[in-house]
Amino acid sequence: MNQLFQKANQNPSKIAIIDKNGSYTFSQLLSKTQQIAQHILAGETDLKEARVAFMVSPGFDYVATQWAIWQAGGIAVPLCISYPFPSLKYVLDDTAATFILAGEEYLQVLDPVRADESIHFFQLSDFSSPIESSSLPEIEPSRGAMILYTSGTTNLPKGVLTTHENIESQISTLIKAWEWSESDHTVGILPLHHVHGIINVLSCALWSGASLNFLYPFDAERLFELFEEGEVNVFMAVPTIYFKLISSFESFPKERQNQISKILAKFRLMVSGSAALPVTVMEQWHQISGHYLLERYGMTEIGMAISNPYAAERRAGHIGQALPGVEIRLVDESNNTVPIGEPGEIQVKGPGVFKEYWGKPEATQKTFTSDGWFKTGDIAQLNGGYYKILGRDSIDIIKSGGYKISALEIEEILRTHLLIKDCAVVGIPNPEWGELVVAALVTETELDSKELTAWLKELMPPYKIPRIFIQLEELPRNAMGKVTKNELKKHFTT
Ligand code: MCA
Ligand code: AMP
Repeated sequence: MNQLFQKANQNPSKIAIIDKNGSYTFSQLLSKTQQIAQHILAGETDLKEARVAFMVSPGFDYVATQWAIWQAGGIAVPLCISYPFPSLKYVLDDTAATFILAGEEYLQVLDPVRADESIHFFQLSDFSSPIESSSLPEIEPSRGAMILYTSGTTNLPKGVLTTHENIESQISTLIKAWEWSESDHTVGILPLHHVHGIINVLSCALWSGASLNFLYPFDAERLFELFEEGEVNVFMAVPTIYFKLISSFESFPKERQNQISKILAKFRLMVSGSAALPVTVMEQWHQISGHYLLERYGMTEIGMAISNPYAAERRAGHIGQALPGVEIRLVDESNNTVPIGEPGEIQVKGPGVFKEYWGKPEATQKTFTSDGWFKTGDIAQLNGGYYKILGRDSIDIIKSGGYKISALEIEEILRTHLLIKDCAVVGIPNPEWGELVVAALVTETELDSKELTAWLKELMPPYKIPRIFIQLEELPRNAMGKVTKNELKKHFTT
């Protein structure tokens, strides 16, 4: 990952990061990174791909911690800061993490693992004292660098292991395609346990020597106020955020709207991704900002693969063309390429494609074709030279607010409730969230949805919790006894 740190070395006195605690130069970032790396190495020469889980709020400390893990030779496992303990425990156990680094605000939720003697537990304040420095290891690019968790068609999330060279490739591809430079200034509003926030925003910005202003958690008013300061010129978000920004903008007096529109028109780049961008949102945002959002397509396992062009037509409802260095094909069920214009599964090859699902060789094998193509499960067609997403091959994958959510994972948890005999979870279309997670329950007795929600909050992060519950005598099933989820969806829309 040396290239990531190179720009930082070249621009020591430039502001790299602004967060709620202040502004930090690249030189401060590098020195904090070194300090943390030395502390976790504790005299050893290399962490040798030990899994280092860290739960740190988006900001200067997050970046220094992530860079330190990479420099010390560990595999970075960023923990979602809204996870309740059972979800954290799953990740810690699955990765067999031997180090945990925690911000002070997460000490309480992580308390149950502090007594675990197999884990080196650090809180960020442990890193404030200087420590004698020894040399840092040389890291082979093929070594593991990061594990991010993704929900899929299995009931448990899978850890996606990417190597240093995968990550370098994912970053450098985007820097070239979207013409990042050190004069850019962007905002970090996305969660930092997913590719969108980590690679597209944080890493691209710092690799190119740009400045990154963290504004977390997302708040439309604070974001507009930051825009009004006039420094930000690059902005990336999920469609739900653009939807929320449009609603907020519409509530402003005309004068402020005009002022904001003038500022937005000067931005260099505005990107949308992680979920389908509704054409209405694209058009409304164009009215407000004068920008046609650049929509792109990616996945935790591959980084970004397909993007609308930076300097040519951005086509509404389309995700664009293969990014440089990424090979794309659309195939039928037998992995044969489909004729141009026909729907097919997107398959991807390239140096950004992940190494493996952590500890799941069978799942890894199943997700690649025998000749090495990664099977995305997304169905698309090529339409006038632009790819267009048509859907997914699994109804059990839901995209809500840009998060990928597994219906099966939620069902599995719901079934542990003593009064739930059966259940099915689906995503229904929603203009704000893309899809809304909803659940049909067959219960012993009438259940109070508020109580159920409170119970679920202990077991899963807020974004996975169903927003509507209905209770049915029985679930609709086909002749084979399988729940007919398309049929079930109708119960929520009528
Ligand atoms: C939160 N709420 C929801 C949902 N999430 N309601 C329905 N559906 C949801 N999915 C509710 C909360 O319970 C709360 O309600 C209210 O909305 C505000 O909650 P809060 O958490 O504050 O929401 P928010 O901050 O407004 O969150 C919206 C968000 C967030 C900022 C859009 O969802 C987000 O950061 N999404 C981005 C996810 C992301 O980065 N995905 C990338 C992964 P109440 O007030 O009643 O309690 S995909 C990826 O990385 C690939 C590679 C790619 O292509 O990019
Ligand atoms: P994740 O596993 O969280 O990385 O989510 C990846 C999934 O998000 C992809 O497989 C797609 O289904 C979806 N996705 C990402 N970008 C787009 C987009 N621009 N349009 C439609 N779906 C998208």
